[in-house]
Amino acid sequence: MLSRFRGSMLGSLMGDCLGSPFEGEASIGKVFLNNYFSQLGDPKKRLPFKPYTDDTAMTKSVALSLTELKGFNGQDMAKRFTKEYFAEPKRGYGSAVHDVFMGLRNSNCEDPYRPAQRQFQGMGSYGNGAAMRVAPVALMNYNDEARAIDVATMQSKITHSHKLGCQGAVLQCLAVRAALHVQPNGLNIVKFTDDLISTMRNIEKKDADVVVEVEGGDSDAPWNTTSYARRLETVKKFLEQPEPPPNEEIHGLLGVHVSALRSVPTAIYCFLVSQNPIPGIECDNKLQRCIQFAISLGGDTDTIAAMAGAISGAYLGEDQVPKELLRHCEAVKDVLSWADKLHDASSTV
Ligand code: 8NA
Ligand code: MG
Ligand code: MG
Ligand code: MG
Repeated sequence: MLSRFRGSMLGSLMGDCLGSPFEGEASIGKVFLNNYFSQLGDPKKRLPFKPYTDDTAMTKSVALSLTELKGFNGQDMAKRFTKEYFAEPKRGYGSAVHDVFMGLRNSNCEDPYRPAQRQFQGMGSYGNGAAMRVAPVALMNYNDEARAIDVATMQSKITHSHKLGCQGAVLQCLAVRAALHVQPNGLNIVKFTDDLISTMRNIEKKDADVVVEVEGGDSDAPWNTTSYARRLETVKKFLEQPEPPPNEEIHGLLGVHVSALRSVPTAIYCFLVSQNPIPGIECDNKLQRCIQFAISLGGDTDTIAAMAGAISGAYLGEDQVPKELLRHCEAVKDVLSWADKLHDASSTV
């Protein structure tokens, strides 16, 4: 299990650091990325160091709050997010989340959920910022699905109170947890997807009374649906095809957006599709293939690669994390120490 904890945290870091130079680009050519990754892997090449962004900065606060307090405490986590943000505000945070940290600082986190509820005229944020940092919740609660869902939701509400922001965090948490539990080399892609679909369906039934508003998303058409379960059905259809569909189709039906709805199912697809060779991606290592494919889609590259990397690393373990790529990433030792703390703490909860 320790190797998988470390793999998950390193996979997330690597997706963030290697994906962030491409954030916001429309699509990144697969040939270009093959060259880019082969240069990163060349020990003779000296290349600029890749700093981590908000994805890892916030993951740190989640990991350290959970481990140091031996469980979830909303006020402590909110204080850590706020402290981290004001210490290094230029880590590429989402544009609206600054207001949450201002509100938290001004109120000394008295009610850690209040500032987030005020976002977007009281609707709350549906950005992927709560999903991108949730992996430690899955590691800490790998023995207890109900608790994992609960903590994934509560940690989301500190910054992202919109139902789709919370559900996206829950789905990403469930995916990392599920990956931890698959036997080495035992992944059954259909079962993995079906289990997530069925759990999300139950969660969506329970949350059905909360009406959501989201740009361009209220019909039952697959490209508009606000149901994560239905988006995972699209993931399943894509996986039945002999090779990934063109980027435009992935963009249209799954998305590469900063919203959780249009990025978490995409990250899960990246993890699953990278279990087999992908035309145009020259790479035998599954974790690297996963991150390379996620980046090739464009859009919110760092976050989708970080989420896909967290799932992939949880399945493959530390041994499968390419060391020659890690040497370009910031804070590897710190990230490993968070994984070790989560491992120690998870056996005591
Ligand atoms: P957020 O809460 O600011 O949400 C991200 C964006 O989603 C917002 O800025 C809005 O455009 C949109 N949004 C969210 N909720 C609503 C709503 N209810 N109504 C209308 N629009 C809404 O920030 P976050 O923490 O979720 O963001 C995570 C992303 O931000 C990650 O990709 C991360 O890497 C970072 N990011 C940074 C940059 C940058 O310019 N540095 C660019 C993209 C993403
Ligand atoms: Mg980022
Ligand atoms: Mg709300
Ligand atoms: Mg991002």
